[in-house]
Amino acid sequence: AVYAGLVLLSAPPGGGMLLRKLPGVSASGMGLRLSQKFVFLLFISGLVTLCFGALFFLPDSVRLKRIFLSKSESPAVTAVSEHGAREQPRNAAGEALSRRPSVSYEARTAGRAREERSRARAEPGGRARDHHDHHDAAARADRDAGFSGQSRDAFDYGKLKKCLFKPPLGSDGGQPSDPQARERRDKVKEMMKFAWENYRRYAWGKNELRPLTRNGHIGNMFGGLRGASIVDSLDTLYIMGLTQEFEEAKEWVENNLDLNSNGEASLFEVNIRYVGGLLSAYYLTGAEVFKKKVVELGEKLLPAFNTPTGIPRGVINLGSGTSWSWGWASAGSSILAEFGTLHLEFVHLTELSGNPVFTEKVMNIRKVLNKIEKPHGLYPNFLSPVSGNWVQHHVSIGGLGDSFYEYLIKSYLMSDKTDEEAKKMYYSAMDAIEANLVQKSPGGLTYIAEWRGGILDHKMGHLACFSGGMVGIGADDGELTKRQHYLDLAAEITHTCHESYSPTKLGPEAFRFDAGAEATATRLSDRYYILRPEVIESYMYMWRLTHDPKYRQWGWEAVEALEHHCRVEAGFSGIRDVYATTVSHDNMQQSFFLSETLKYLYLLFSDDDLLSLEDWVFNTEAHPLPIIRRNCPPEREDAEEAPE
Ligand code: DMJ
Repeated sequence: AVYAGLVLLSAPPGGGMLLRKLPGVSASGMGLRLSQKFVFLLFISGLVTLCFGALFFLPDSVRLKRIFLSKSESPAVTAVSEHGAREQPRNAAGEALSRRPSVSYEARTAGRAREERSRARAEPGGRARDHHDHHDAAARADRDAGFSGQSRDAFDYGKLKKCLFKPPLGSDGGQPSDPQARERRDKVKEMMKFAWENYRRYAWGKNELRPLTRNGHIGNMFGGLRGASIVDSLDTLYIMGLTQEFEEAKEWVENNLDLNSNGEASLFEVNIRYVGGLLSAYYLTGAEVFKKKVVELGEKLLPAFNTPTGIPRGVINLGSGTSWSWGWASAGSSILAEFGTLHLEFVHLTELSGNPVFTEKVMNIRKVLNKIEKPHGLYPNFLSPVSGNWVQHHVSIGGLGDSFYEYLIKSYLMSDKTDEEAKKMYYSAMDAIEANLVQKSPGGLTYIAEWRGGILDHKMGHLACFSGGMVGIGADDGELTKRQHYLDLAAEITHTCHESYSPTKLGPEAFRFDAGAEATATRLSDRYYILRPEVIESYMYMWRLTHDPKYRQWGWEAVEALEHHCRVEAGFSGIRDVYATTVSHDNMQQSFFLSETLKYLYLLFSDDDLLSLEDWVFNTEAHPLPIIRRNCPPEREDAEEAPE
C-alpha cells in the first residue's frame, strides 16, 4: 500500500510536493470516487506508519523515541539485530572503526529521571524504603539524575570494619615470624620505596615513570586522567607501612586528581586501576575523599553501557560520555576480559553510594552471557554489543579472556558465597576449559592452550599464569570429589609458569609447547617481560593455600632477577628479551608493578593475616576489596572494631 501510494506524490520542477492529477481525479479531494478515497487514505496511513517506523532506524533514535514513547524504554537485554543501521563503520581491511559515539547517557535518562522523581514524591512514603530495592522509584530517579556521591543511606564504615574476621593489616602488620621471610619482605619493601621515590622525583603526577630517560609517561589509556601510579600504589604503600608516602599520595588524590578530563579512556583500565585503587584505599582507611572520588568516577563510566544489549563498549570519553569499540576489535565487538572485569568494582560502587545502577549494569552483562549459546561451553573473546552475539570463536584464558573467569569465582567469594549464579558460571566454564583447553606437554607440563574455532594453539601467555592462583582459590567450593583435583591443577599450572621463568628467572610474554618447545618463547617478539605480576600472583595464592616453601623460594628467585635485570638507576624497567645475556631495557615502570608485582611479593613473605583471604578478594589489579557480609556474624556485631 505504501509503494502504491507513492506514485501519487512527485516533486515538481520548482520543488514542493503536490498531488499529481491522474485521469479521472480532480485536484480537490471532494471530487474523488469512494475507491480512490480509500486508496488515498491507505496511502496516508502507510506514510504515517513509515515515518513512525523510520524513527527506529535513525542513528540517534533514542531521543526521538523518548518524545514519542515517553513511558517506554527498550529493554536492556535485547539480542536485537539493528538492521545494520547501527553497525560500526569499517576500514578497507574490514576492521571496525567504531568511532561513532553512542547516545549520551544523560540525554537518554534525564527526562525519565525527572518524571520518576516527581512520581516518587507523590507516592506515600515515596522515599526509598530499602536502598537495595531495585524497583524503588526514588532510587531510580536519583540514579538516573546522577548521585554525585551523595548516598541516601551513608555507608557504615564502622560496621564493615567490625564484621571483618581479622584486622586488615593482621595482628602485627603481617610480620612473619620466620627471620628469613622477614628479611625478604623488607627487601620487597625497599624495592617499593625505590620505585616510588623515583616516580615521585621524575614523573610525579604523570601516569608512569620512564626510568631511563627519567621523565613521565602519560599514554592514552586513561582518558586524560593522571597519576595512575599514585592511585595504583595507595594500598601497597599503606599495607607496607610507608606512611609518609601514603599521605603524599592521598594528598595528591585530594588536590590534584581531576576527574573532569575529556579524553578517550579504556573502560577496563580505568576501572581496574583507578576505581579499584580508590575503592581499596577507602576500605583500608575510611578516608571520605577516596569514596567521593570513586563514586564520581564510577558515574562517569556509566554511559559506556548505553548500547542495545547493555554490554559496554571498550572506550569512553570521560567528558562527553560518548563511547565506542576499539578499532582493532573485530566488527565493533566488545572484549570478554574487559566487560567481564567490572563486576567486583561495580558491586562495591553500589555498596558505597547506595545507588543500585552500578550493580544493575553488571548483572545485565551476566544476563546476556547466560542467554547466548556457548561453543562447547566456552566463552569466546569477542561479543557484539549491538546484537549480543559472539563475533569470533577465539577462546583464551590469557589476554582478552583472562580476568572474566577470575571475576566469576571472585564474585562468588566476595558475595560471602551467596552469588550462586557466579559460582555456577565459574565451575561450568572450568569444566569446558578442562575438557577443551587443558593439555599436557610431551615433557609432562600442564598448560592451558588457546582455542581458535576448534583448533588448539599450543601457547600460553604470561597473562594466563594468573590461573594457577584462580584455580587454587576456587578449589574449596568445587564439587567435593574435585577439590583435590583443582588444587593439583592449580599447582601444575603454577609449576609450568615457573618453568617458563628461565634462564634469567624472568618469563617471556608468551611461551609455546609445540615443535619441541616446552614453556619457551619461540618467537623473538614474545620474549619481552614488562614487570608483569601473574606468575608471582599464583605463587602468593599457592603459598597461602599450601604453605609449600617452594613458592616463597620461587618468589625470591623472581626478586633477585628483578633486582639484577630490571633495576636501573632511576627505578625499575621492563626488558626486551628474557633470553638475552646483555640486557636491553624498555624504559617503562608500569603502574601494575607497584600495585601488583610488589604487593604480591610482599604478601608472599608476610603472615596470612595481612589482608586475610577470609575477608578480602583482590581485584585483577591486586586491589583488595572486602567480602560483603549481609549478616555480620553475631559475635562480631557487638565486638570492638578490629584493631590495627
Ligand atoms: C594488569 O593490569 C592486570 O592484572 C590485568 O588483569 C592484566 N594485565 C596487567 C598486568 O599484567
